[in-house]
Amino acid sequence: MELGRELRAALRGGRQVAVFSGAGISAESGVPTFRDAQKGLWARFDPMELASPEGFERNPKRVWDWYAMRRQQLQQVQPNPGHYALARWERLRPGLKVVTQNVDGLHQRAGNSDVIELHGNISRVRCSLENVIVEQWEERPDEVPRCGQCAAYLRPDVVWFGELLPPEAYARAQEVMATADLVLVVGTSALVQPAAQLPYIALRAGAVVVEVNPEETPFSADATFSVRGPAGVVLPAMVEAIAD
Ligand code: BV8
Repeated sequence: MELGRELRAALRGGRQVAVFSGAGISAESGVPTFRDAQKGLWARFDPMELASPEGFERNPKRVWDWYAMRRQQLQQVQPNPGHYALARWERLRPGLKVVTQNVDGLHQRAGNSDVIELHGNISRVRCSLENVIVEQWEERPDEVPRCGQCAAYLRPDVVWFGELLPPEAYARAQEVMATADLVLVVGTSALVQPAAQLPYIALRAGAVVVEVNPEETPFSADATFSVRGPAGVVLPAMVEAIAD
C-alpha cells in the first residue's frame, strides 16, 4: 500500500507514539465488532442491553452465558497483522503505549507491553460485590457461578454501559494522549463516551493524529490524516515506512 509523502514524514517523525484502538482492529481476527449484528443464538439480544448492569440484574444467567460464549470464541482467534504491526512499532519506538477500548487482550498477545484497557478484559472475572478478581470458578449449567468468599454472583471484569471507566486507567489514558506527538486512532467508530474524547486531547496538545478505518467516522474530519483501509493492511505499511 502506497502512503503519501506527507503522511510518511509525519509517521517517521513520531517519537512519543500512542495508539487508541477499538473493535475494528480485531475484526480481521474474526472477533465481531460491537455493532456487528449478533450471530445465531444471540441475534435476538441487543448487546447494549446485555453489556449493562440492568441487563445483568434482569437476567444474570443470560449475560453470564453471553460472556462465556465470547470467552470461548476468543480461544479460537489470533492477533492479526494489524496487532503485530503495533508490537513491531513498539520495538522501533520504545515507550509506545496502546490505549484500547477492546476487551479481547489481543494487543498483549501480539506483544505490546504497555496496554491500557479502558473497558476491562473479558478473560478476567470478578466478584460482583467485592470486585476482587477470581482466577477459577465452577461453570454450572443452570446458574451463574458465585464468589467463594461472599456468595455474590461472579461477573466479567469489563465496563458495562452506564458504569464508570476504571479511574486510574482513564487518568493514565488522558495523560498519554496529552504527551504523545503521534497518535494512531485505529478501528473505532468514535461513538462510545468518554473514550471518544481521548483523540481530541491529543489534537489539542498539538499531536499528529492519524485515523485508520475502512469507513468515515465522526472523527475523520478532525484527524490530521484519515486513512481509509483495514488495519491489517494499513498498519503493516505504516510501520514499514518508519522501519529503515
Ligand atoms: C459511562 C465492554 C457514565 C463491554 C464497552 C448519549 C450520548 C453520549 C454518551 C452516552 C449517551 N447515552 C449513554 C451514554 C454513555 C455510554 C455511551 O457512550 N453510549 C454510546 C453508545 C452512545 N457510555 C457509557 O456508558 C460508559 N460509561 O458513560 O458512564 C457514568 C457517569 C457518571 C456515573 C456513572 C456512569 C461506558 C462505556 C463502555 C461500554 N463497554 N465494552 C463489552 O465489550 O461487552 S464498549 C464497546 O463498544 C466495546 O468496548 C467497543 O470497543 C466499544 C466501542 O465501539 P468501537 O470499539 O468503536 O467498535 P464499533 O463496533 O463501534 O466500531 C468498529 C469500528 O471499526 C467501525 O468504525 C468500523 O468501521 C471499524 N472497522 C471495521 N473493520 C475494520 C475497522 N477498522 C479497521 N480495520 C478493520 N478491518
